[in-house]
Amino acid sequence: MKKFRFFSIFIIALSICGCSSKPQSNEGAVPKARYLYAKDYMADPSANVFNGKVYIYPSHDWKSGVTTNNHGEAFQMKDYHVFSMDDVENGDVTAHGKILDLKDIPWATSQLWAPDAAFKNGKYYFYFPARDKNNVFRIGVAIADRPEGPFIPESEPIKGSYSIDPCVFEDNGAYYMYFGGTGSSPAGLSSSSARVVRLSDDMLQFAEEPRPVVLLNKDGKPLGSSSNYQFFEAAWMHKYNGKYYFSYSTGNTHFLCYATGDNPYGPFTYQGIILTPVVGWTTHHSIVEFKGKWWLFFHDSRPSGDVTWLRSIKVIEMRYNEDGTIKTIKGGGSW
Ligand code: FUB
Repeated sequence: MKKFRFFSIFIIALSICGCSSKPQSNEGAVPKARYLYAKDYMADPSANVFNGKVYIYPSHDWKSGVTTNNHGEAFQMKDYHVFSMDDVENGDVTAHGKILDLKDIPWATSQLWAPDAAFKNGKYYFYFPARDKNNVFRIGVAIADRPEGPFIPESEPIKGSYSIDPCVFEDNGAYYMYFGGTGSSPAGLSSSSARVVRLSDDMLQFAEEPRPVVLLNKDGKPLGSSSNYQFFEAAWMHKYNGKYYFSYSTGNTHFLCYATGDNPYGPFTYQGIILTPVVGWTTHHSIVEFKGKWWLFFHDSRPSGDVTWLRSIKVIEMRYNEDGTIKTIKGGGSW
């Protein structure tokens, strides 16, 4: 209780001193970032438009007491919540509460990391990574009749799934999952690049073998693992003016970058930085169009005083240049 009171006061103080509403812009753009939920720590916001509203599915950070973080052990999330809004710029954020709990997922043992959701044929599908009984990250699915849940998990993870950070993207009636995280899976199962895979018609399995997401530089050569802009985790896909935009976190260099391609499988040509480093080690995002504007949902650790595993969700308008490139947003961190 005391923690929440301190947290709320801190958020109000940030707003008053302008830290949360300071224009973060370039090239004449004047968007303002906005924290979305002051009552608790949430991260990895995955935003989807369902029924004329934006639904945000984040991971739920908490002070688990684990502070060693060599392989992400400090991120011990154990449930998921959902939020919605019908006015992203100024509207209230509705907290719908818990939609899924670790103890109700038969195959999972720990670490409910960044999720995503999708809608098909009257059902909502919630995709999430978690460690299984062998301590390997797998990807699971839970199903609901409403975007607010409750979501009922399948008894097993998706067959052949591994790694973290699923993002599900619909294109011409087909659904694709992007996933992967360089630092997060045990040897033999780690994704050194992102993966893309088409989902089965029932949305519960992979319809094919996952393929690597190939990132190229402007000369058509592989971006290469030594690049400052190589994929690390936090894959997201969106489509703008017929082009496919694959965006991701670069990990150690703390950028959110993007690359574009002509179809959901790629290859994708590197274009630039969407968000410069934020406060806190991780950076993660989602991008949606809503009511004629494009929005970047992301997180930072400013409200927790730079505790990397206690993050807060934010949103800012994202703008394009005329040639389809994205105007870089300043994250405010000092990496
Ligand atoms: O929240 C846990 C992990 O941190 C996510 O899965 C990564 O993308 C990073 O944000």
